[in-house]
Amino acid sequence: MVVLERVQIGIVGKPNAGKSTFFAAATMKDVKIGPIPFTTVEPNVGIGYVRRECPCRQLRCNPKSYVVLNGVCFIPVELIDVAGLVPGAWQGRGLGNQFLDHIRRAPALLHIVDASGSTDEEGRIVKPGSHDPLRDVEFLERELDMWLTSIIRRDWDKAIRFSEYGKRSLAEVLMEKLGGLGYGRQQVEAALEALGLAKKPPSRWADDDFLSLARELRRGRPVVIVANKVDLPEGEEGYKALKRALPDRIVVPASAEAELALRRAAARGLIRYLPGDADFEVLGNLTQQQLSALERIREVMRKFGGTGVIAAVNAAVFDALKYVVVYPVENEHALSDKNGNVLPDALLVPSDATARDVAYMIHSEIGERFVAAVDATTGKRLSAESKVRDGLIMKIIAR
Ligand SMILES: Nc1nc2c(ncn2[C@@H]2O[C@H](COP(=O)(O)OP(=O)(O)OP(=O)(O)O)[C@@H](O)[C@H]2O)c(=O)[nH]1
Ligand SMILES: [Mg+2]
Repeated sequence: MVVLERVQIGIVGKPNAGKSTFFAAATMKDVKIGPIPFTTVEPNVGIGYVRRECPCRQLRCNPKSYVVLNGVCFIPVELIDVAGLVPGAWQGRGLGNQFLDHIRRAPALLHIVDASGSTDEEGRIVKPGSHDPLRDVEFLERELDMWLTSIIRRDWDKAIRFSEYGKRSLAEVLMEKLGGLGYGRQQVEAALEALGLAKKPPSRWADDDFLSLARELRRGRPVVIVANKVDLPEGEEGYKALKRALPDRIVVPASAEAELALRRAAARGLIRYLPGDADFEVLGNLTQQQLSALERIREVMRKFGGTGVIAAVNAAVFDALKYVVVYPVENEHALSDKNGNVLPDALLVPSDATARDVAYMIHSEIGERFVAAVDATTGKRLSAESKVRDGLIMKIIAR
């Protein structure tokens, strides 16, 4: 079995938007959920899944590092639910913004927005529909910018000394500061160049320079907007308004509460429901009250094609990050590992990854000893620099 670093997805937003409900629904971990701001203080980390139709439909597979249910693949990702952010967090309001350091390594974020407008900008309960969710989208971007700015500015004097005395280039110093944030050298250099900061001595940088660099870098980390609480009438309205106002953004309608209820009911054998399904089937003998609660959920699912929780994680990985799924195997004929397990692993990799990149993801040693790869479906040989494709079943030949 391949032990991989899982793709991390950060769950962010103002207090009381439903971040922990979303996290609990996606991971089935019992975490604190409550109608008051700052219910979450310490981050929650757990395993959620993206959902894909997979080659296992035709094959009898033996997944080791992912899950197959009824011919549908669930590939794990790491979800991180953090405390709520409030306007001015960067100046220390609320719980501040330092806790965002827990999502440093997440290449994409899910912004949970209370689309029903029943909480104000600090997460306090207000009349449904009275708070404009669009404002939450704007404020979050500003807070993310200020957080990145603070990371760049930390120990700036030291950075100045390093780069002005010629020991290291400014890009190198910045890369180190942003280490673990997933920004490549090219990205940092391109951002400096685009902003005209490449040649400006670091000691002469003004506040605006830090902020523009942060903004430029923030744009490289996609944020999917999750319009939560669409089970409320105001939530549906809010979702439509967000979609209209933000035509270029990915906005996913969701009811985290509905997904949580369905998963709990399925775990108790009351219903048949696969996460991400558009509908469910009642199995057990339920009380009238349980049945009517489920019928209300069914109504919401009918409108939106499901609860939106798996859809949001899928959107982050496949639409925002544009990752693809690659299945490494050791035997390209049996499509198995050396113990005969068919399609034991499913890897989420960037679509511009090469065959050698995938080898490195599996193990640095396999990457170093990479000779070539074989596309098991076509039998074609893949060189180190060949780009992978979605659904590729690949054997790696290593020295
Ligand atoms: N109607 C409705 N309520 C929801 C939904 N998701 C969450 N809630 C409610 O919103 C409130 C806040 O939920 P949490 O998940 O604790 O919110 P949070 O964003 O983690 O809040 P903090 O930890 O305080 O930042 C709770 O009362 C939830 O029951 C939803 O999809 N629909
Ligand atoms: Mg919470």
